[in-house]
Amino acid sequence: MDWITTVDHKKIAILYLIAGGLFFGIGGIEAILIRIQLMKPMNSFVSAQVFNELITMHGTTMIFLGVMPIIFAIMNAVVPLQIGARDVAFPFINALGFWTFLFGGLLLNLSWIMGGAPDAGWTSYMPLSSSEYSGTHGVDFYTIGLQIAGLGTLIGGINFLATIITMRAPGMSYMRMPMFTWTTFITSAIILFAFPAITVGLVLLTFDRILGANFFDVANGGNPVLWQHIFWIFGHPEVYILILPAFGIISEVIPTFARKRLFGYSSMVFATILIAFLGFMVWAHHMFTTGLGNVANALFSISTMLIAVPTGIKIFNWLFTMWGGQIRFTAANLFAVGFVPTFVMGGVTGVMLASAPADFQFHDTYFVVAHFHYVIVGGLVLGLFSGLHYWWPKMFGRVLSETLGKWTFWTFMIGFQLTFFVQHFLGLMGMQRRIVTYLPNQDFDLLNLVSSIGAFLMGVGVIMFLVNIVITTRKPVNAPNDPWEDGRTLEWSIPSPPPEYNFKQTPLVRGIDAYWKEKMAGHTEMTPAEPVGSIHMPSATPLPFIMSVGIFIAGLGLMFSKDDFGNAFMNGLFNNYIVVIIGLLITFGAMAMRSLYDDHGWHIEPEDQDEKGVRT
Ligand code: HEM
Ligand SMILES: [Cu+2]
Repeated sequence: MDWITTVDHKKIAILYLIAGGLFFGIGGIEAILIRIQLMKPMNSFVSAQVFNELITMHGTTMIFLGVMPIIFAIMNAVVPLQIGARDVAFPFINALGFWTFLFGGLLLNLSWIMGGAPDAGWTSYMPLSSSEYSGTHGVDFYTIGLQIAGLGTLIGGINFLATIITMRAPGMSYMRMPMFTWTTFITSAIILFAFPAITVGLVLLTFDRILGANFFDVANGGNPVLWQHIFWIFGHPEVYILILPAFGIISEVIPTFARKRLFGYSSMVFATILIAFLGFMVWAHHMFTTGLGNVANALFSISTMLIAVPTGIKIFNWLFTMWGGQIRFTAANLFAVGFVPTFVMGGVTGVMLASAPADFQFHDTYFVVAHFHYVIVGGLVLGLFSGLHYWWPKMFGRVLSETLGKWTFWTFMIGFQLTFFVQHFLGLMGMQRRIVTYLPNQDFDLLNLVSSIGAFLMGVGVIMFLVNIVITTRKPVNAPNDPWEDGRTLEWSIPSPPPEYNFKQTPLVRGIDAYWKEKMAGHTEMTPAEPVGSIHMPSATPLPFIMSVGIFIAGLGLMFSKDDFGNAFMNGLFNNYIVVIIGLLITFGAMAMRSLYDDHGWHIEPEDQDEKGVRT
């Protein structure tokens, strides 16, 4: 019950981690099934229909329900601590964001047992995703599930923007913010501008499919390429929503374990802003082959290549941070250092793809699959592993086993390279993406086998990480405030895990790497910026959960509103939108409760605050 009603950012972080981890596992199993099917030529492990559902759900689940929530988990766990705040700006909204994401994700995955999963690819291109070519409810689960989950993401992004703008401790100017806070800030801004595009797109697609509209139907004057524009106006910024937080994590981990401040902090900040800005200018590089024309292709080609400049700045900054440092290869740092060359590989193939004439050859082949897995898995997922190993003690008060962590790194890394390196060549040799099987003796056989073996190895790596978590969770909570001993930012100045109110006294920030600065001045803790006093806390509430349940019910109701259940009662309920109305009534009822009932929260008095902030 505690977990359903919590509004504490540290607990919401753990909820995001559990839910994201669960979906990541489901997406991973789907990946393994795909690789089993492709392990040998003319395989019939799954049917073509199931294969389409697997690739669609793998991509959709991994991106929207796997890695994004894990990013949100780390942001929730870390950002308020890094800026010296007691919680996020809107704790209630924070909980609401989590629950809408979770119920959206559950809805999407229910498709497996409710008549078939979506099968039009994670990009859901029209007309593949039209009722004509995708007759089950699969794509409806996609549009409505993502709509609900996306609402959660948008809410979360707005909350982080407000938090970082308004809740920084005294002295923490923008240019003193830790790099991970910066990337969270910029990522949230991208979310704010990119998610409305997909929201609109999903609404139009829902209208086309459920209510018989014709936005994307050529026969009735619609335009399927319009969907591609809308999708990628969201979709390309989305890849920066994914990678910028990883950049932030790497920018925290590398300096800590090199015992040096981050090289080129201000250039890092400006590179992040520039990437975010340019990220909105390049979407049509996914559409070179749709016939946009030479001028458009050339412009999008150039704008895409421009992104390599700020990205390169970041790479060099990380290298220069390590240069001459006293580097310690902890598990977290192995993942961070491994990130750099792997991500560069993905960037290089990105620039190759950005060349429009070359892309006519690469497009829709395994070359593209290799490219985006190098950036997403070799980049983002390594970054997430790094961040989880790094901040685990802060989140749970226990340090993960270093030995197992290193084993996880090597197994996962070798598995990853085996899986995806060969896919570059498969693509260049002409193996199409999203193909259910292939003929023997086209030189595809061996490389596909290697790729599948690599995928198994990655699976083993993930299982090692889970084993590490289980073993660590059974140990006592004894991590010190600063378990790496070289922590630089504010989160390392308070206990692991922090007390409910984080900071007994708001700290005074005197520079970049605020905690490190105090350490260098010979202090063991931060100078407080306020006297000890009563701390105001928000109340726990079940309302966010109830609101999300309502939206979930309404979503299901809408999806089946045109169905014949062969049962007068059920038909009456669904066909007359009664289920939709019930769901919305629950949500609006909860919203009304929230508005009408004033809740002023509660206070923790100084005598209840433990000395040195031991947990209450
Ligand atoms: C230097 C940076 C990058 C460049 C120049 C670049 C360029 C491209 C291009 C041109 C394509 C389209 C290929 C095609 O469909 O024919 C593409 C696809 C893709 N890229 Fe990148 N990219 C870069 C970085 C990233 C990053 C950082 C991510 C994610 C974290 C990413 C994720 C993806 C994804 C998911 C696709 C495939 C989309 C689909 O399903 O069709 N890229 N990239
Ligand atoms: Cu793109």
